[in-house]
Amino acid sequence: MKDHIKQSKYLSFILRHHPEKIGLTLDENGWAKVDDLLEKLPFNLDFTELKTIVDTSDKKRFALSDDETMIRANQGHSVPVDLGLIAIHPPDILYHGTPAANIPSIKIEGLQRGKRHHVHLSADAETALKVGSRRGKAIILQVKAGEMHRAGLTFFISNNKVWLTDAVPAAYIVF
Ligand code: HQG
Repeated sequence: MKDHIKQSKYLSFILRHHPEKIGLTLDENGWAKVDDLLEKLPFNLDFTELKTIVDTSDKKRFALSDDETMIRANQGHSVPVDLGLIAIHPPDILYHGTPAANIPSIKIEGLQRGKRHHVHLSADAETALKVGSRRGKAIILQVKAGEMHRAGLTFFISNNKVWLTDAVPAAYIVF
């Protein structure tokens, strides 16, 4: 299982950020050919193992096409891909977990997407805590998503239920 987690992290790295590291090509919607991927990965992985990784990823990070010939990451990209996300009405409150050290700058700049396509928000505080805790002790921020939406700002939800928006101005954050 440990191996699968490491391999899953590597797949995220390739399919979201650096396909060129192994000479892989993503199409404009972020899909790579499964055969190509398996051939180019720097470790041995067969289709059954790949499918296990896709099926057991705790956050459903990857999707296979219906005919299982193509694979892509569901969200989190820094390479320019069009995931075909559809704008959707958010709940009143969404959550974002972040290390305490980021708070002073978030108070000034709001939440910025950095290298990713969007700021990532969670539907519940528990998930936000997990996200924020990846880098130490996390603070949970509440985002007034309903108010943002009424002000004309757009929200999306990825296949794996991560809420996405371009940026969150500080005025919509409860610290
Ligand atoms: C912070 C994982 C200072 C932000 C997770 C975060 C998620 C600021 C960091 C997904 C800031 C960016 C994304 C500002 C934002 N000043 N810091 N103005 N604005 N930040 O990794 O949301 O496991 O790009 O709070 O579960 O932590 O990879 O974003 O701490 O869904 O599938 O800048 O990655 O998914 O970090 O995580 P990230 P994130 P996976």
